[in-house]
Amino acid sequence: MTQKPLDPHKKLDIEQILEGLENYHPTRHGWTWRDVPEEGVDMGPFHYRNMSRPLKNSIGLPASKYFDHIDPQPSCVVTTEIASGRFEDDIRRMRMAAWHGADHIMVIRTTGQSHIDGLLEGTPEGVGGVPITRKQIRASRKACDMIEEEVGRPINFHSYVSGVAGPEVAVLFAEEGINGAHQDPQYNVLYRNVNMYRSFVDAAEAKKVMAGARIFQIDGAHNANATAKAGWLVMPELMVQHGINCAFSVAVGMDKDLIGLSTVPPDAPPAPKLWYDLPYAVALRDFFSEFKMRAQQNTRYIEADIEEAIRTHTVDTLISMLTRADIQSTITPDEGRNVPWHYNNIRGVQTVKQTWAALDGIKELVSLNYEGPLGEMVRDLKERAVAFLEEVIESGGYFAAVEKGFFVDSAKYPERNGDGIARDGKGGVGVGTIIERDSDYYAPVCSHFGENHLPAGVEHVCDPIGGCTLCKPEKIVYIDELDPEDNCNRRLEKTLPYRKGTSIKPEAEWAGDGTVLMQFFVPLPEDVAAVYGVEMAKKMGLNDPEVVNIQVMHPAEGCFVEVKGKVGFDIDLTSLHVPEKEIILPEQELRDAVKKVGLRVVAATVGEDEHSVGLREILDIKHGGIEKYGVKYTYLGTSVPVGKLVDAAIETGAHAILISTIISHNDVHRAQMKKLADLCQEKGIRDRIILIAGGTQVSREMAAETGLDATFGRGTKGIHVVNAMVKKLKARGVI
Ligand code: Z97
Repeated sequence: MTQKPLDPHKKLDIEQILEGLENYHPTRHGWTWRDVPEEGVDMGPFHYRNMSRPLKNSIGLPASKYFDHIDPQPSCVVTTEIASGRFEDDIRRMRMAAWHGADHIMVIRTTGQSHIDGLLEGTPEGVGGVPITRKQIRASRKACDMIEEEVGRPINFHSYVSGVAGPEVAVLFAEEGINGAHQDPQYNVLYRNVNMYRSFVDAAEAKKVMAGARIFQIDGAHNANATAKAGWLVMPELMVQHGINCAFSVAVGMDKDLIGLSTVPPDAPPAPKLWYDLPYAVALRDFFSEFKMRAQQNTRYIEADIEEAIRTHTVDTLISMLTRADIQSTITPDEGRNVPWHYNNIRGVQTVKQTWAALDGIKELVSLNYEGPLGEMVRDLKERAVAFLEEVIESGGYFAAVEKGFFVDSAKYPERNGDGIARDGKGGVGVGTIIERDSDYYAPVCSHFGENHLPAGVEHVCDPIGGCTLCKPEKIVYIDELDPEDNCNRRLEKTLPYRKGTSIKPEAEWAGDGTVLMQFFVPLPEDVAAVYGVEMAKKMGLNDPEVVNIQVMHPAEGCFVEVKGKVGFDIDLTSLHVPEKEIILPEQELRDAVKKVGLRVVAATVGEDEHSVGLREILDIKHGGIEKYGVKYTYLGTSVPVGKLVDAAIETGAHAILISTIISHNDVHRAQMKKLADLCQEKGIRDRIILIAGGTQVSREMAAETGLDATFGRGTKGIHVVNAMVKKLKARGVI
């Protein structure tokens, strides 16, 4: 089904996405890697060695404006986890993330799917969070189909296959064009207490379905890292966990290029990160060279400070680049304190983009030294991992080892602390539910694991039923909503004024939630600062204020505090007066124009005004004054009579007169500006000369009333003045 292309100047129309959803089927199935030209990518003034093709529409890093607005895209897939819980809000966030360079977008729910033993329909939120439902993923995939057209790169949409409903979820994902999923039977066993035999039977079925739909798989080893008391010690075990899931997936029939290892660095600064994370990264890539690496930041160590999370993420990305990452996942750096906020998703994506661009081609310049301690540490880790696996086998195999609590023990193997997670093979969720198949078992569906006896004369497994839902999507039964109250239509009604009306509120989690974050310093010790922060936010009119971050600057001198709260009022869009936007010509065009006419100006502070700093900043090269663009100036000083400036302009053949006027009592600034215009008129040079005034009390509107060409207030930079002069010269036909 072809969709109308998105207009980059218009918001996503959620109601329109929901329209006709019952008949929507995704345009593309399966995972897509980025397109990485072997010869590298040329962008703006640079050659990149390890980048993928740029996007059709995107937003570059803040500093990209200095480099022709280029937006180099890393060679790896970049993940962001968007989990507001409401798909109708998530899809707008997905669009923003895609514009910043994310092409792997995870999570559509906030509940533990593994606690649910079947599929739910509609879009309920319930009390336990948001589950996976067909409607949510279909709407999200439909939005992704439109967004990928807009940015010009496929988006991999990702969720989770876990719990005893795993196989059903896998079928749902295959039907609805989900491109990636977490799937690891060990996850269910260790963290969700699903019966171990049931979990592996389910995994075989789920993996087979995923393989058929070419859904990329991410394993669950990172959970051991985040759960173990000392994550940096469990590295040998992590490799064994990866190995079990990889081997099992291959045995089921998954292609190796669809099997990803979920690797997270085992620690974070102030730990001496490189001495643990680097050997681990190297050992893992040596062992699993045929599989894909998905590198992710370790959520365990994300505290309340965004900067701290981002700094660690930068080092993580460096390690990925020094070794290998096919997917670089990002976490919202505020995971420690919020439902992930979308603009922080984008900060995570920017961290990868920024690090990747800065360190592009690092392996051509820097190589790892295996001769020294690195080589030894890598070998040590591998030996411990092999010994761990041998002990698992000797003790009766995986299931016996789980019963003995081998896994997620916090000691460095072969030591054991006895604090591992032990599970009973005869217990857990779904125990006793495995039924042996009859010898003539036959299910008329594709991608089905195990013995499936085709009746005589049947060529394709699903022919007798005229095709299964994987072959014939039109057979999928679509149920819209089940609950008349707990559904997205009700939610959308509430947010309508904010999405399509003229009511405006800031938002961080959901449309119209009014959530804001305030940052400030208070000269108080930590415990008092926290109380003060809440009180201050209340006085400022914020509802539900909550301190989300305190950093002590000094125990007695004070703290940096962040408070989140909700704005209780709306502002009507029609009441906002937006000044006309000044269009600035490209810097090079300005330089060329200045050079062509040999642009010269005379400048001074006029009247009885001794303030010179503002004007000097506009003139001098240092902070981006007009000199930077090639303009020659004659500075006449302070308290200069207007007449003297006009004479100097005539004498030097200047194209423009720049005056600065700060003092404004009795409207003296206006008087000086008018006087300048009148004098130039009298001397007969008004149509040749450009007249510009600036000052703290001056506004852009004053040019017209005082007869000048341009007037500037606070925040003006040299480029604005050069821009005004060049535009005037163009209007006069001089250039
Ligand atoms: C990540 N930041 O991106 P439930 N299966 C496996 C898992 O690891 C998970 C689930 C299922 C992290 C977030 C955390 N992992 C994901 C192997 C969750 C989800 O339905 O929530 O019980 O399971 O990896």
